[in-house]
Amino acid sequence: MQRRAALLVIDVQLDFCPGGALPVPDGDQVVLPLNHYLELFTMRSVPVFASRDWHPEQSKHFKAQGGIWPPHCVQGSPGADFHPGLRLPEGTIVISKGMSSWDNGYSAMQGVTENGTPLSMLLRRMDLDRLYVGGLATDYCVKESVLEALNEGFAVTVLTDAIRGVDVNPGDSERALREMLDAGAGQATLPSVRSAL
Ligand code: VGL
Repeated sequence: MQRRAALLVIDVQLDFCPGGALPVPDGDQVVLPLNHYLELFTMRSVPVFASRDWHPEQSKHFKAQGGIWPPHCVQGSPGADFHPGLRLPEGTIVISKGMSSWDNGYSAMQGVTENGTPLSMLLRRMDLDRLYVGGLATDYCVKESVLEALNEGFAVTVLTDAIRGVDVNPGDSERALREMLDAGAGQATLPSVRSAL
């Protein structure tokens, strides 16, 4: 049976871009390829979801409270904004995650709409069962979202030209991609997606 696709853009927020609070090396380099995907998918009426890290000021995710990260993507702060170059189409459904003080919020599947509906539930309700995934960061939120989506039975394609990783340890992103592929994800770049759609 033909699967119904959605595009999931993960955490392309200023704090994850150069100059931000938790910059992913070359994080802003995902904007251009993602804009191509956004245009392509929108032309084919594929629904777009954009997740964002949306933390409270006090979070166990942050160093001061025992976590491993500097404060970033605090709700309503400028660093939590999507990169201004990212051309999210009208109708993009924003998914917020990491909103409670005890929640790392790595997986977008556990993020919620403004009405509080979890992404995984919404996808099922909309009869969407194939996800194309790009964004930040390969070795954290992209990886966790992809693995959880696969676990929940979604077909997942990682857009390898539209992801970048933190690489706290050298090679983390490469290992993360390998883990996603081993778990059953596919991988694609713009030319192959363009001809497959
Ligand atoms: C992320 C590190 C810390 C991500 C979020 O969006 O991948 N990475 N918090």
